[in-house]
Amino acid sequence: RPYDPEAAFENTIARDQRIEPRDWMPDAYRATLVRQIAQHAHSEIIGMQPEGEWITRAPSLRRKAILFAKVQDEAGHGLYLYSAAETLGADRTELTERLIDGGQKYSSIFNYPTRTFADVGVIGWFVDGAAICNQVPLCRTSYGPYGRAMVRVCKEESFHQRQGYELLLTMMRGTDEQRAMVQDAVDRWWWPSLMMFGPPDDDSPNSARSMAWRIKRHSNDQLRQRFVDMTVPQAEKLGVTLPDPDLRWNDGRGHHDFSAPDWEELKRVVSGDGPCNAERIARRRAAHEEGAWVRRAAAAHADKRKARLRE
Ligand code: FAQ
Repeated sequence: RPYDPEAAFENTIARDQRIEPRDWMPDAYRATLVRQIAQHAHSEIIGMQPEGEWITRAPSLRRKAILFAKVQDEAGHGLYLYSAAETLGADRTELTERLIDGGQKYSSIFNYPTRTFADVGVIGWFVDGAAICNQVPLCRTSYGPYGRAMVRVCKEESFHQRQGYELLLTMMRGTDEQRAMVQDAVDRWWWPSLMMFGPPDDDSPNSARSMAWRIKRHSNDQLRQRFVDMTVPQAEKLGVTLPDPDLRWNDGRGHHDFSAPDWEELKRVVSGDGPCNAERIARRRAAHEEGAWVRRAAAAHADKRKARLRE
């Protein structure tokens, strides 16, 4: 029988094995991966900004060193993910340009402001916690380079989550003002964190296809539920209240019931109209333009080296 690349692809997916860069794949599979991986990479890079604003204002040398390391990890995750996108034929400069001109998305969560140092702790606890719920299953995603990138990224996210929670435990042992700062940050970040998992399943246009191709392993609502179930006991231990009066354990379901976030808000923030969208993109554009001479210098250096090697 002649080799049938499409059947080989379907077979690989059905056997739960990995698609690798040189394998044949449907154009739509490639396009979906480039879309998701680029969005993920952009999120890591834009995600450096909200916490990065606190590096110069961290309350101690220890907190500054920790925050520095965390934000640097995020840069690393972004670069790792751009490399994964390149294995699919995407061009890194083009991806950055599409981010800056609004053609590609990044996570809605990074369009909210960081008002106090407690926000740094809550981002670690909620945002990295949500990232872990979403990304641990992605370690088994069907595209090899993406799955392998996720293994390392998840290890670092888990350190990030703990540093956030430890910061908050420390603040909760402090003064009444510090406890109030933590509660205020929890109130502001809870709903945007639930929105990170994407629209509800009945309004998620990409899910069915991505689940069939085993790019996604669980639905948006399943992962959101997992995050809520994981976070409730952590909130109790910390001594904060999650801002949802309808949040309670449901014995019959074996999960917590909780209210739906404001999906109209998610749509607004994703379409560019969130509290910090313009500021985030302006900053990314400025960094890209100010870095142009570095890229030119690196390219000139590489050309000279190549020429010397040829001599
Ligand atoms: N924000 O049909 P679906 C991090 C878009 S963690 C913005 O459900 P899909 C770590 C979606 O792309 C954050 N856009 O789409 C960190 C789609 O767009 P389209 C990054 C959103 O792909 C922590 C449309 O809406 N993590 O950075 C959002 O099947 C702390 C329809 O949605 C990842 O990217 C949203 N919240 O499922 C860094 C994880 N939700 O078709 C710094 C990988 C949906 O118009 C500090 N990505 N959209 O182009 C995924 O798992 C999936 O892409 C989902 C969305 C689950 C996000």
